[in-house]
Amino acid sequence: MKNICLLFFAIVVCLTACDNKTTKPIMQPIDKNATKETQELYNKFFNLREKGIMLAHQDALAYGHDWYKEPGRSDVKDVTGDYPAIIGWELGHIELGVEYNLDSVYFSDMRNYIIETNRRGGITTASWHVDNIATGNTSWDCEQDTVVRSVLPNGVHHTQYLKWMDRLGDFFLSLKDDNGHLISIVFRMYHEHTGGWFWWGNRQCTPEEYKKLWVMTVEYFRDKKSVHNLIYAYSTATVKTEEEFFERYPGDEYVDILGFDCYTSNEPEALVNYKKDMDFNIKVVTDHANKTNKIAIVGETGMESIPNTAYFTEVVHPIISKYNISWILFWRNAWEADKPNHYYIPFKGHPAADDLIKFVEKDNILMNQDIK
Ligand code: BMA
Repeated sequence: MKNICLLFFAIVVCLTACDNKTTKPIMQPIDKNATKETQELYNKFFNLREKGIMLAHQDALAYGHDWYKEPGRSDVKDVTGDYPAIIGWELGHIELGVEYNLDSVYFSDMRNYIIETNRRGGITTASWHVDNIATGNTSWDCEQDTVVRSVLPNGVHHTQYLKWMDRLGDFFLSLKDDNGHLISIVFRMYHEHTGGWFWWGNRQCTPEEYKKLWVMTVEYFRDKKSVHNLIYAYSTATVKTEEEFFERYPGDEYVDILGFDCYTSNEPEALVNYKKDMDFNIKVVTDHANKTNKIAIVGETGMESIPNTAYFTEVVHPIISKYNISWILFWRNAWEADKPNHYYIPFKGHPAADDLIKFVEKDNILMNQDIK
């Protein structure tokens, strides 16, 4: 009898353990009041990560290398036949209450593109090159080391900055699907801050000031303005050490996604460094994401004009395939006549177009139709 009891006990323990293995944990974004759709999107990242790495392209629907605002068009789709799984947008200048962003994309169009993407089962992320509130110049105006301090509580520009965040928050709250539900997006704010080229950069504020800026912004949207359709992404510039990555990290309770930005030219030495940097930075973000149940991404990358016709398959693919990252975002294909070489995805007829096709045909690269 004792043996039978023991056997029964063993079976129950085994069944429970097996069940635990098959039941996927529910991942919680940092906003405990996140909308159902936002929680679902966050969990979708974990599920899709098992399948592969999503391709993302900045401004994909608004314009391309030699076109602007052609409904349904995207350079990625022209070349590969499908839309990117994720589309990035730029919110810079929304804070000013103007109609279009710093790259001349109308916010009303951006809203429609986001709705269209959501309808198609695609995902949206957004960055914010917010102007320098102290000088009225762009986010690249980084001469002063007082701007971050000035927007923090009790700072001289704090009240005005709240108005700027308010305008951005209103935009987030205006993103609704066909059922009137808020569309969730990944907000990649105050990026590349380990470099010194934005007013929130590492030569422009102390680590403590940066962290306060981050926390203030999350708490403003989440706790004061009740914006609950955001997933927060922290994306440094390329770092050389783990300490550098975490020196300004606001803490696990304020970040959902970890990433970094890293670019290259086609110079042999630059390529060697790029491979090394990508590998190291992906390791840093995936290690921490795995430890803390978060998502890791490549926030921005690319080779301007893509003079290397094996860039996607031979440079990028082998590195990203070693790690568990959720997506890789290639920067924009500028439409402006004065920026003919500023593009990061080959357009139709470009010498690297075939390489992009081969890249998206890899089993572990996910496009829009793979993530529906
Ligand atoms: C930069 C360049 C700029 C652009 C900015 C914001 O990297 O592409 O031309 O204005 O991003 O999108």
